[in-house]
Amino acid sequence: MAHEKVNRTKFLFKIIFIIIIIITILSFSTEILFIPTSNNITTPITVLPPSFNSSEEKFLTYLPHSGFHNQHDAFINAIMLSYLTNRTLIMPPILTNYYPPWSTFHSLYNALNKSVIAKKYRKEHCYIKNDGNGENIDNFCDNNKYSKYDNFTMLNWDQLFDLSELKKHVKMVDRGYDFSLDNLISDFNVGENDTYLFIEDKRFEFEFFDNDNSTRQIHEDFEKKFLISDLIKIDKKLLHFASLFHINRIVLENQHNIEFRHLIHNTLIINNSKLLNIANGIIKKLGDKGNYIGLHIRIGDGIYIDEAEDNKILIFNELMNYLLESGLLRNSKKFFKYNLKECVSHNLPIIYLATDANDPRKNLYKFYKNIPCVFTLMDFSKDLENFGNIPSDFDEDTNLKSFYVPIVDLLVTAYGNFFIGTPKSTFSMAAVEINNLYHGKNALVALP
Ligand SMILES: Nc1nc2c(ncn2[C@@H]2O[C@H](COP(=O)(O)OP(=O)(O)O)[C@@H](O)[C@H]2O)c(=O)[nH]1
Ligand SMILES: [Mg+2]
Repeated sequence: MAHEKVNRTKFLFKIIFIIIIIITILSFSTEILFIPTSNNITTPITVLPPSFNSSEEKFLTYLPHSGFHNQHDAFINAIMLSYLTNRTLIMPPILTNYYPPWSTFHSLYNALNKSVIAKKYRKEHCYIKNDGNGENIDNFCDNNKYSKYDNFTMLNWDQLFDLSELKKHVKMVDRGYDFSLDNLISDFNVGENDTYLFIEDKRFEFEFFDNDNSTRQIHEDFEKKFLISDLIKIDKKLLHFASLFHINRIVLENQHNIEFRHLIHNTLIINNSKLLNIANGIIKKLGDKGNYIGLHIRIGDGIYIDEAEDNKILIFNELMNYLLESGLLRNSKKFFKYNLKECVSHNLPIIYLATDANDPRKNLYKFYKNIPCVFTLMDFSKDLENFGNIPSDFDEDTNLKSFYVPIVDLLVTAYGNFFIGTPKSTFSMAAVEINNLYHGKNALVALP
């Protein structure tokens, strides 16, 4: 028995010795691999460092959520904060067709990752229709629970917007179609424990102030002040926010910063040629920019359903006042039988009504009944056919058309001579900004 034990120990030593030899040879040969094998190279090779290896470069990112214009507002805040903290902005993609609502850091993080995983899983594995009564009840093939992810897709901001001017001031890079923190940390060479997660307990906990001695009241939606000067002191390589949405999120008093905010709003403009061509085609049919009055009536979901009746009255009254004041309603009774061409050729007041209403003629009957020459995107369905199929990069089987169509609606209504929107709607606010720019003003006439 003792003899056998000695033999076994000898055998073990032998094995260990062999392993050590192999490791030594291997490490030596890896070194060799890095020595140029040819002496013909006369010019020194400039070895470019990986793009994100600079020890000084610091990053800022956040988690997107909610409808497109909520994402747009958060994106603008992220650009502003990156500018103020001198960090590179890692831009999360635009989420379309499905997007999680706001929630706190970890739950939003999970919701975003789940969207990506569920979408991929369903595409690859769920061929058989499953209504939730079958065996697969708990996996992503349960249509009742997970079909909402099927059309979910993403695109990058520069597929829609011109970022060139802003990129002169803030370094911006795409995050890619992924929300995993591990991947982010490895893609951008962020060291261990070099990430600062900015976690808020409430929906709008912190409002950022650029003036340490500001006497301005905190906006009623927020709980506490957070000084930009304290944000600058955070020296972790990655500063990671969750939601950055809210138009009052950053209070600026420094003139230079205010100017940069104007620059963001004035230069972040849609430059997707397909979208612009289709919108311009419709605008031409309406008699060109400034030849009509643009409305945005948002009544389709969320808080807008409850406020629909009030908002309809509000917008209707404001429109009537405008028409009366500008003398455009004088002979209105005679106008009712005109189609668009006749409205244009007779120089009648034309109303372009952007809306998320299912059936505008029914839901917004009052407008059609009382005002001549009211048109919606539904009157231009032929123009929308020009979109054809726009496959998304993330999922070539998902058509981006349903995402682009509301933006056409927004652009058309925004180029009216006068624009009236729905209170609180970020879609309406975007239209107001475009309308201001069209009239040669700053996009943000009144700074939040
Ligand atoms: N076609 C069309 N869609 C709209 C209109 N208003 C809202 N929507 C849809 O509803 C979404 C509204 O969400 P969002 O952009 O976040 O703006 P908000 O919710 O009004 O602040 C848009 O992205 C559109 O998909 C509209 O006038 N026309
Ligand atoms: Mg919204």
